[in-house]
Amino acid sequence: MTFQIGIGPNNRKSAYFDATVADGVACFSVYNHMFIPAHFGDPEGEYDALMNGVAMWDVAAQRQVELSGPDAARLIQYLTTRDMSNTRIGQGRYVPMCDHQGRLINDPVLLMLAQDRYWLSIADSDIALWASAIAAERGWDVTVAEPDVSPLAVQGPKAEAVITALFGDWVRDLRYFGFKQTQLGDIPLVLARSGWSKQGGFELYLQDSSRGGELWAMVKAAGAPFGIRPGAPNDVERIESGLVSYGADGRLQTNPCTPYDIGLGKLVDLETPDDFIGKEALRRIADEGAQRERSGFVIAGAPLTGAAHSIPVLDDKGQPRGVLSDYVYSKRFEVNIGVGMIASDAKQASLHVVIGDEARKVTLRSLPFDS
Ligand code: THG
Repeated sequence: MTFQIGIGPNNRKSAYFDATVADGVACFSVYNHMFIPAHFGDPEGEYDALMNGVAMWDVAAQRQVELSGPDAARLIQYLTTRDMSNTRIGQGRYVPMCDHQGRLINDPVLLMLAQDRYWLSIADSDIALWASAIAAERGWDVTVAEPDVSPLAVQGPKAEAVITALFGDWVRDLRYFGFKQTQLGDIPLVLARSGWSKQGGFELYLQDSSRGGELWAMVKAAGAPFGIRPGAPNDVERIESGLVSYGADGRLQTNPCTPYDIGLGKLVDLETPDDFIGKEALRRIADEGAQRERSGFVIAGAPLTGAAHSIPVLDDKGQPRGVLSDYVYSKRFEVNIGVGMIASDAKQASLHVVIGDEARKVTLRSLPFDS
């Protein structure tokens, strides 16, 4: 392909934009109306850093939607399918959000900063609009805003060593998804043990975008002895690990799905007294029994390149029985792997996909691939 995507003013630049350009970013994508590095031109080196060393990623496009005020907790419960009653300050949670038909509209990480102050660290859809409209229509006393917060992920088996070098030994006590308000020098940030990989790591939620270059340089310097490399959320690792990507694996506009379809059914709490958006619809769907489920796929044939864009999975009569939402060639497993959804009654069928002009046999695998 010879065309490019323009770095125009209709999308935002991250606090780390100049730093990633200086460090050789080779490709951007767009997420939450912001440019996000997609890779730095060395897929194998970037994968290796994540699996065996440490990588740093500009994930400022994971925007924060802040809910604050007397009704913030009430709004959080109404927006998410999980029971929020045992949420604690300092402990993050993975909280799917649905529309009134029970269709997934986002899968944020929630950070409870105070009794009346929360961040939704969102995937790629406009949750600030949604949340502020719901709050206003309900007459609830809560302010919805997008604060100046820019997450930077440090991921991989050596991430803890880098973060300890920067912050001190206390970071070892952070639990998975646990976080703490802190500073690096005088740079304000929230430090969390989280990130979109299964290799372990941390996210630094920078609270002053004018200090992005400085923070990037500090992490890079602290990581140098450990071989840190710039990278980006890694498609190969995330498919091997089975992590959900809202947008790729499901999106309201292009590939609508319920939490049950995409493997998040256990995060729908129908037995709680509190109401939440989509609860009635999801109860109906649960009663009827979900029609589809998330699955891994192995795709036969030569190593695949390019992107999936929700390819139909066909049975031997050519009937669509599922969707292949993303795929990669995995060097680790020496086969093409993908994730997607399959009709619950098609799991014994003989399945294939057509990519380019080529029909390829598809077999189902449970997720994650390395289990
Ligand atoms: N970190 C932060 N914000 C984010 C993401 C992130 N916002 C966008 C996107 N990623 C949100 N989606 C996810 C999807 C999966 C996970 C986190 C955010 C994840 N899942 C684990 C799993 O599936 O194994 C654990 C889930 C759980 O505890 O139940 O980590 O990465 N700040």
